[in-house]
Amino acid sequence: QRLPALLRAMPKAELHIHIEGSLEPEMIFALAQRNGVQLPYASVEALRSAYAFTDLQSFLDIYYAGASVLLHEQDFYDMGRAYLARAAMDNVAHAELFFDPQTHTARGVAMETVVGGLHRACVEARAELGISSALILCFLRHLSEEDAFATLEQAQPYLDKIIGVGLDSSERGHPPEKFARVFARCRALGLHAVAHAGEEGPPAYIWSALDVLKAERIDHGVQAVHDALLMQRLARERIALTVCPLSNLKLRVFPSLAQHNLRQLLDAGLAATVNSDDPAYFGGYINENFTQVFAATGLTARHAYQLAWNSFEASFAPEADKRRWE
Ligand code: ES4
Ligand code: ZN
Repeated sequence: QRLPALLRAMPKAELHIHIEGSLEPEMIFALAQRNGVQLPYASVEALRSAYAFTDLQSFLDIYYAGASVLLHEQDFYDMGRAYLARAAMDNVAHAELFFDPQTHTARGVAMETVVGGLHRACVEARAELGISSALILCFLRHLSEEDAFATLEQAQPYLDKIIGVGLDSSERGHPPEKFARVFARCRALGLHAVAHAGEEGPPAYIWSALDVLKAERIDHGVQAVHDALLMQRLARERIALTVCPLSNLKLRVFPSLAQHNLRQLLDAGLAATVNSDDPAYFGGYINENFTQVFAATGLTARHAYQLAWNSFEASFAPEADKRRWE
C-alpha cells in the first residue's frame, strides 16, 4: 500500500498527453449539444462502448470523431482547463500538451481559436492551480508534408505560445523522413522537436526521428528493445522515451501490462517516463498509469523516483523550474 501512495503523491511532469485525448465522453456530448453538432452515437454509454480498440488506427478513427465537437475558443479552453485541473490532482507540477491543429483547421476552425483557447487555459491554470504547462503543436503524419508546412504557416503568429512541434497519428507507412524539411524549418525557428516513433512502427523510425528530424525526445519508443545498438544510443545520449502503459495495453502493443517493457527500458539505463497519452480513451490519467504498470511489473520505489526525476529532466520547462522540482 505504501508504493501506490508514493506514486500518487510524488511530483511529476507529464510529457505525453494529447489534449484532444482528454475529452471525456460526457464533455463530448455536452459540447455537441452546446454547438449543435450531430454525433453518430445516441448516448454517452453508446460512445463509451465504442472504445474497444484493436490497434492504433481503430482508436484514431474514434478520436478524430470525438474532436469534431470542438468549434469555439471556449471549447478549447474548457478542454484544456479540465485536463489541467485533473492533472493537478495527480500532483503533476508541469505538463506539455500536444494538440492536433489540422484536425480542427480541416473543419474550418481557425488556428487562433485553437491556440488561443488552449493558451488561456494554460495561463489561468498556472495562476489558479499552480501547475505549469506548455503547448506542442503536432503534425498529422498521415497527411502530406505540404499540409504540415501550411499548418506551420498558420501558426507563425502564435509561435510565442508554442514551445515545440511533434509528429503523431498513423505511424506505419509514414516514416519520419516524410517530414524532414518541415522539422528543419521548425528547428530554425527555435522550436523544440519531438516525434512519436516505435509505438507500432519499427526501430528504424526511431533512428530517423533522431537523425533526420533531430527529435529531442521519442514519444512511446517501446519498440527500441528490438535493436541493441539503438538501446545503447538512447541510454548514452539520455534521450527520453515518453512511455504510455495503458495506451500500449488498449492498443494491443503488449498483450498484457505484465508484459510491458518499461522495466527493461529503465534497467537498461534509458530515460523513460510514464504518461497518459489519451486518458479519456485509455482508462486512466497519469497516476493510474503509474499504479497499474507498477503493480503489473513489480517496479520499485527506486524506479518511481527515477521516473519522476526523468520527467522533469526531459521537460522543456525553464532550467530554473527544473532544478527546483528535482
Ligand atoms: C495518438 Cl496513441 C497515439 N498514437 C499516435 N498518434 C496519436 N494521436 C493521439 N493519440
Ligand atoms: Zn501519443
